[in-house]
Amino acid sequence: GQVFHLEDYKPTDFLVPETHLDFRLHSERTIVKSTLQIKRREGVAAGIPLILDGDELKLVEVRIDGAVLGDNAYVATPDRLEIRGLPDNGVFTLEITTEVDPTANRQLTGLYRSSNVYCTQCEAEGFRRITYFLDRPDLLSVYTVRVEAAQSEAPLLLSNGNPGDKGILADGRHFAIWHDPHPKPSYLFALVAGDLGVITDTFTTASGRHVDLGIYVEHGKEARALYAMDALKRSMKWDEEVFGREYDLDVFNIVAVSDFNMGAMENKGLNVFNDKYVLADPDTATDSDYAGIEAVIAHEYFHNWTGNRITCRDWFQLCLKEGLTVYRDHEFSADMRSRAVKRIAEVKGLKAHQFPEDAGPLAHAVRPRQYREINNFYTSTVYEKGSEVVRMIRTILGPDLFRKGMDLYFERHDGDAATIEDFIKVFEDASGEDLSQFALWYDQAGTPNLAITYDYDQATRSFEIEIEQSLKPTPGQQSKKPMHIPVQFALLGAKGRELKPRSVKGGLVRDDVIHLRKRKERFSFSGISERPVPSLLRGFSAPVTLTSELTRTDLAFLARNDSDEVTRWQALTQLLNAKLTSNAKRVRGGKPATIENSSIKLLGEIAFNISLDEAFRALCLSIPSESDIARELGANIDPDAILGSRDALIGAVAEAHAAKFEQAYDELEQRGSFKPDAAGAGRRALRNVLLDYLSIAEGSSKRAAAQFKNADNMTDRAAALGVLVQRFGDSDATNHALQAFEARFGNDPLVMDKWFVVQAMQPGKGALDKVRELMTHKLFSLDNPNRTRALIGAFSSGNQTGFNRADGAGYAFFAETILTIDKKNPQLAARLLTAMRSWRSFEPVRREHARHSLATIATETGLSTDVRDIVERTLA
Ligand code: BAL
Ligand code: ZN
Repeated sequence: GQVFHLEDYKPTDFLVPETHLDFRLHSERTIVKSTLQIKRREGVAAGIPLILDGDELKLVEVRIDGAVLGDNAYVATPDRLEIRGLPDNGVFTLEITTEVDPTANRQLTGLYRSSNVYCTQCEAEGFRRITYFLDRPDLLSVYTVRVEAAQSEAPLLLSNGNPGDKGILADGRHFAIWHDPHPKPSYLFALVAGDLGVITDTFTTASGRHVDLGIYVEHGKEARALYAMDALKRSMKWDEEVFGREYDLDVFNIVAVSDFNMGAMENKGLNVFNDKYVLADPDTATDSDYAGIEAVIAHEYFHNWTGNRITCRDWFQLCLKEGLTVYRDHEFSADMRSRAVKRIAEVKGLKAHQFPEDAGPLAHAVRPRQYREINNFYTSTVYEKGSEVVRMIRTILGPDLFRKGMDLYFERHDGDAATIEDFIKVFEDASGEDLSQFALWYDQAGTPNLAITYDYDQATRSFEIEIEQSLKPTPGQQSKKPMHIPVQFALLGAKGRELKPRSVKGGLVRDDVIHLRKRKERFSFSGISERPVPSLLRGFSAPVTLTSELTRTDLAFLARNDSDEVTRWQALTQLLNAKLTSNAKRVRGGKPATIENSSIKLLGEIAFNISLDEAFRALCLSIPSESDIARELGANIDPDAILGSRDALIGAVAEAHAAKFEQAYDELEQRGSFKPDAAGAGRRALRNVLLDYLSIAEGSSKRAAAQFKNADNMTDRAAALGVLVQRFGDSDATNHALQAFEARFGNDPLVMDKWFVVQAMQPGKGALDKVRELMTHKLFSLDNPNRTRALIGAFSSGNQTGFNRADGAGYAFFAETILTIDKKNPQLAARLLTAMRSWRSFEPVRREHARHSLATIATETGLSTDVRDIVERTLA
């Protein structure tokens, strides 16, 4: 396939200041008439043809300035329209009519139908499946859209921007016109038409603009959109307060659909959402669903400035809008909830998803320089590491200069299709700092490691730290340069008191940040009155791994005393990981796991320390997951041995603290009605971790079964079901609960996704048969991304022992399923397939099975570009 390169960027030869689209919607034969005002760019020669992108298009007619073009004036294929013999002055009106079939479109990009609702998804290159166009993010145009449909089928007609005329036509049809005054790229175009329920509200911006807000959902589900509306209003207010950004249209609409490849899409004034990120009530949504809705609503809204008003010059710059917008939604959630707990959740997510990506065959830079299929670059590296890079700019410059830089970005680039260079420049101009070395974070793939050694001299009262950074080669990048890495730190004395140095020598240290810039650097702190324990990478100030000389005693000290909750949690995790990995090796060698009392005691202290918030205690008590342990091991992974190691530790903690856990479990019982706030969520999280420990200590499913039965909210119900399935497999109690869940929620596929997930995650060999059986369930369909991700995605990326079976049956099943999905929805298939990116880390038997299954996929004929790209890079 074709490879696209960053350095090949060239502006378009033609501009399209205005785009008029006319949709006559019919379920199988929709007619799209596009009328484009076109201008040849100054300096472009007159004979240059106009070449437009298409994808599986059926052309009906082309006209220039009203005259139908003869067959020899253009060349049209389903993926391209080339027009020659253009008017000499290079200014003309181009009318293109195409015919599309929204019902047959199961790729879910372009115009398609989801439960009879017409909707669109155009990012990254879906617009070209609607009409021939210069379908690239730097081509900005002002859109006017006329949507026409049968009134009975689609009483609701939406597009971007502000509403204009509407009216009734003959034959039971009607139309509506929408105009978006803000020039935008085609990937932000959207249209929705259908029969939906709505909740409305209003927001008045700081400068007094009145905005009508609407959230459209399936009829009967309106009440489940109230939380999303609340999150939207809070997002609008927060962006004014924290970034000085106001909304800029008279309406803001959100539509929830049930077939959607992504989480949501930030189309100008008309966000289209996966219903998973809109619908919530206590009975059907968990605390993490609520947090997810709050974050995604905010994220899409924040794109209005970072993405829409300022868009990307080309798709290599994807992180310009995504990394920055993730950073903004993280900050929003931190302000809405507990900052430390939110940050730890981010770090956990980064380590679980981005670090393995960076360590494997799919590693790529935050701003890649080449791609074959852009859909495969909506990754945690572009999004989450992209956000970390923005966070580091703030850490390096401090909050005031960061804000000054952001203000300059909005002022200087409003209306632009910008680049990462533009973004870095505003911070350089605002601060006077040279960020050229820092910019390597956008170019160099891989997770840097910091090897840290230190030394205290009692006589001179000086403390020295030496830090050496290293970065392993990644695909296509053999040698790497040293980067500018901000290491936030403190030196802790007895009881965690911070020791302030009198002076610092060596490299650059400003306030509490060490600025590491060389491959190896020494920093010397004077006036340190006692031997300190360094607390390093506070707040997780850079996306790196650390190898330090911290002893078990030092780590335990930090876990008990560090006032930075992130490093505190990190120290505890490091202690536990050391034990869990050494035990995994023992178990693999046929030896029993060993447990020291010190870790058990430490976990007990944290569990019962009521000065710590419940959510933090819950995070500490959640033993690193099987995949966390696998990642720490890095090679020769045997998931069964990992499970054995983990269960041994959990069992020992459960047994040691059973009586106190029981007391805490009772004390944490919910009083009053369910509220999806951070405090309530923290209490539920802690109580539900305790439920797992207690069920193990008691060797009985009774407690979980009772909690399942009595729960008045989905968080507690789903947690109890999880314990039943994980710990009591195919018991009567588990089957009974699964049946009860199905009886109650069996007509609500979105809720039933939890039921699919929990069963797909059941540890051990039996999960594969269970997954095969569930694929025949009446609610299951490989056509629907949420169902597919719930069952196939959870199994392949979440079930370590069930998927990575030593006999390779999990991989064989997966390969066959990926090939089936690829025929309908290549984007979904390719995304799921990334579950196998760490195949080389397994022990030799599993590794060979994995290679074989990947090869089965690679040798299939007719693979999509999406899957071919992933499978070939994975095997390379
Ligand atoms: N732009 C694709 C969905 C999102 O990141 O908001
Ligand atoms: Zn985004």
